[in-house]
Amino acid sequence: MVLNSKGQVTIPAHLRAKHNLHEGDEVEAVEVGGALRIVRAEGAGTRGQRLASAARRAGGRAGAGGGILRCMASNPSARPGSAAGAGSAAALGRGATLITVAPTGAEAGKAAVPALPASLGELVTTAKECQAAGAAVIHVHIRDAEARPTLDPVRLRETVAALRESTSLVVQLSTGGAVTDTFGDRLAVLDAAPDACSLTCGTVNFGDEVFANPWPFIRELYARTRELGVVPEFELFDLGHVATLHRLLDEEGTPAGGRVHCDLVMGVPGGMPGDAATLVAAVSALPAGATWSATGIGRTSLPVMFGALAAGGHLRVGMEDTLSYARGRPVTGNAELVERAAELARLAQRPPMSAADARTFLGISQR
Ligand code: KMH
Ligand code: ZN
Repeated sequence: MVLNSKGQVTIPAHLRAKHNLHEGDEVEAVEVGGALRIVRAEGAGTRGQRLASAARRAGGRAGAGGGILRCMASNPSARPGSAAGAGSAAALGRGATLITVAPTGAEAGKAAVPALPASLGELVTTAKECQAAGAAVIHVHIRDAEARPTLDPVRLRETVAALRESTSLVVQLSTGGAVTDTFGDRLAVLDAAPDACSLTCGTVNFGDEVFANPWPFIRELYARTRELGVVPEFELFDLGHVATLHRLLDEEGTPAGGRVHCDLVMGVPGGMPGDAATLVAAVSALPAGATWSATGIGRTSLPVMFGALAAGGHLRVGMEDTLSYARGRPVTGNAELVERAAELARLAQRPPMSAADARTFLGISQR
């Protein structure tokens, strides 16, 4: 592209086609986070335009995620009739595998599972090992001095700081906590200023317990992620949660960072089963252009991992979800689960994504 004497450029035909730009459409050049971007001029009317406008606002708040055309490319629900997958973020997702490690969770007991990282020191050690093995995101639950699950705000802040100090992983705090945590404590997790957070899109039976996520809570949590620029990952335990995700995006607008990334949590007793047919059904129901990872709990870990790689998705592994490496063989640490996921990703010709690329992919500012 050459700038002419009037400061004009030609947008190449393939990019116009990809971004659904036609003769007569109004575009403008804007500065977003120090970069010059060409965006569609705002106009009243279509749902696509409204979502696009929300995307640009969210992108501006979150920093690196911005760029209206990129937002629209990664969420073609804002661009009806177009195919998913334009822009560098989508290309990253096709060529590499995002691996998230969920090392601790809120359910397993330290006494029963001594390898579970419970102290901050153990968590940081695990995080470093897992990043070296191929993880790019860490999904964090913390424990107190007695290794019980906690959402203590001071500990949460210390944890975010320590993980940032020792790794370049994307730090995603759990807002799910334990089934006993209050909604207030779960909302306050965002005050620890993580890069990202989990956001579960509905209530689900959780073994003998109930993991409660009523609509008003989901909506409030989502509003706070947008206010604070914390990028949510939508946790989907059941197909009904996918419907709620559609409602959330339709009614409340685009997430901080401008992208919609989901995690299918499969095989929880009470949630959707962890098998290939259910995975395909769930993926086909996602908002157009959404990206996704999948997690299989317990013995569904491997079928879900193979299914996710086959379907072009991304992976979450870790001792939050799986405590057996194979039948009769307990997990010795999170790193071996990440190593196995990374090996499978390489076999699938989509090697592990770096943490820096994961930030671009998820719409999170580089550190
Ligand atoms: N511990 C579960 C009750 C999340 O982290 O957002 C909820 C959970 C989901 O693990
Ligand atoms: Zn969790």
